[in-house]
Amino acid sequence: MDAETPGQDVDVVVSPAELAAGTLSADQVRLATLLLHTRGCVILRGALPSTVVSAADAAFARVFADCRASGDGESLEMAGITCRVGRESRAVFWERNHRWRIFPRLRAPFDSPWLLANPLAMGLVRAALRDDFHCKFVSSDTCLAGAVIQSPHREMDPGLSWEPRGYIVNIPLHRCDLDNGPLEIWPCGSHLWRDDVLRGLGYDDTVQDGRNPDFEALAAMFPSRRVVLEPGDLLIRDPALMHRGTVNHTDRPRTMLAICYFRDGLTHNYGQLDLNLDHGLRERLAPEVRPLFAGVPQDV
Ligand SMILES: O=C(O)CCC(=O)C(=O)O
Repeated sequence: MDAETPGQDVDVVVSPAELAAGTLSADQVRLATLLLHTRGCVILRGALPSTVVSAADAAFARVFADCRASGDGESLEMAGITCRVGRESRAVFWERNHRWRIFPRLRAPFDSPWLLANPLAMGLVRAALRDDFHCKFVSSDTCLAGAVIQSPHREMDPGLSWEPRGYIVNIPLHRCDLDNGPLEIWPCGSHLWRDDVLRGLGYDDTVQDGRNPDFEALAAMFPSRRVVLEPGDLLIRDPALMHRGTVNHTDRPRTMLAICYFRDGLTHNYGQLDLNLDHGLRERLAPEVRPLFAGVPQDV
């Protein structure tokens, strides 16, 4: 087991009254907004009902089993990656080094507004992106025993601007602790590091599943934190925040949903909504969620 980094420096604890109202108090919004801006992330503790999480966890176990059994199934290309399609679940997925990335179809229970557009998270994302955003994709990260520690990395064209280009909301489907491959984050301003400066100095910040000794050495100069997340917690992070997946020392696969919201008008070649939805599934989403999922082509 790895040592825990102390400190609750990115945490906001949601009260039962705030959860019931689906909104944070003004003081809590102020704190969470400040953390998102300065640290590039915020953890909302207790931001969704545990019943929603346990239903998603049980359903995900079935999707994962289907994907594991569909390794020789139908394939498609996405961002230069060969993906497969689960025979029963129709979930698009890919796997590297014991890490699975699965894009679940957004049927129940994955269509819950608590997951797809968590009201507490959306208030913060909406304010930070100034209303102008959409859901780019709904994915998941499953880390198995045997996965090696990733290289620290940043995602989705990081460092092009000090304005956030989007946010990722990670929702653990069960307890993610120091034993089962917690996410390690560098909430030290790494979301603001400029691409042109890093590249000019010879750094590549995009390597995930391979070794990247130069960037690893740079990361070691800064404090990091391995985040323990309970069911019901969620992490909002700027994709430019330096982070990495760590090692799962248990036999149970560890899964977090990774829901990506992107500023309108910006794009990136990784992930798109037709991996999760067709037009019919989109029409069945709750009306308050549907506008965020407008990017599904009519004919898919
Ligand atoms: O283990 C995780 O949940 C995250 C892994 C990760 O950062 C990635 O694959 O980009």
